This record gives sequence, C-alpha cells and structure tokens, in this order.
Amino acid sequence: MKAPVTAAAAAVLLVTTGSASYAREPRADAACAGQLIANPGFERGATGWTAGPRIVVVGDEARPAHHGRAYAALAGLDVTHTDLLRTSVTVPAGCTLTLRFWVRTTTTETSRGDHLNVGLAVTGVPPKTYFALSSDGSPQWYQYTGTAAAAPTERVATVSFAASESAGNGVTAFDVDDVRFTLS
Ligand SMILES: [Ca+2]
Repeated sequence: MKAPVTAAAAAVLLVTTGSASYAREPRADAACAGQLIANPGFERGATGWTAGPRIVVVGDEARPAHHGRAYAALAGLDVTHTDLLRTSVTVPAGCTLTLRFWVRTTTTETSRGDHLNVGLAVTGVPPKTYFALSSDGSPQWYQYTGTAAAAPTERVATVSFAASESAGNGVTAFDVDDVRFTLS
C-alpha cells in the first residue's frame, strides 16, 4: 500500500529556524515552486548581488567554476580585510525556503585566522541561521544547505557571504557558486 507523502511528513525533514509552530499552507499553493535568485551562478557577473569589485571571476582549468564559467571569489589576498557578497529575495506566504550553495576553500593558512561566515536572515525568524566555514573547509566544491519553515506572511530572505582574512599566516581563498533559494 502506498502511503501518501503528506505535508506533515515532509516537514519532519526540515531544519527549522524557530517557526515550527506555523501551520503549513495546503500544497495547492502554486506559488511555492521554483528558484528565486536570478543570477545564481555569477555567469552574469555580480548582477543581482551586492558585491565587492573583485569578487566575481571567470574560472580556468586550474580553478574551474562549479557550474558554468564564473564563480564568486572571496579573500585570497593574504591581506587583513573582509569581502561581502549578498542578495535578497521575497518569499511568498506559506512557502518553505531552502538555501543551497557550493563553496570551495583553498588555503595555506596555519593559524585558522581566515573565515567565511554565511548568514541566512529571514524576516521575523530569530535567530538567523549561520554557517561558519573556516580555512579547513573542503578544497573541492562542497554543497551546503539551510531551510526556513513556511510562515503565514510574505517575508524577505537575505543570504550573505562575509569572508574575513587575516594577513601573515597563509592565504585562503573562498569560492562560492550556484547559490539557490528554492520554494516548496
Ligand atoms: Ca557559475
């Protein structure tokens, strides 16, 4: 006998961010589908993103993009500074939001002084969900995910990538590609 996939069963799989008490809308809500970020893989440069001037680069054979030709490159200078990459989307009422992104970390750092902090901020959902990726991250492209449960009102979701690098103990480059906000 086939058990129907219910909304309640699907919700169990979610890593919620504090809004578990909200009732899910019926699946008949056709707006809860698709991907929201217009330029998720940086193939059109920084279009749609707030980004520093040197963040988007075109890959080569030695450092290929995860998908397509371009990706966002943060840090990698062995200079004490912060690079920021950020974009926001509107999440319709009743929709669950899933964030997926890929990161590659290339480093010679010896003091764990370089970090990539990834923030997911959603209106009315404290606390924010954070990923803190340090200089011991994967040298291959690696996917990370996060989810915000559905809410009864329209919300704004912002994903931010802040790379902080300290000078003098090695170089760390954080590469980001295919950042997707998906509704369900
Ligand atoms: Ca790309």
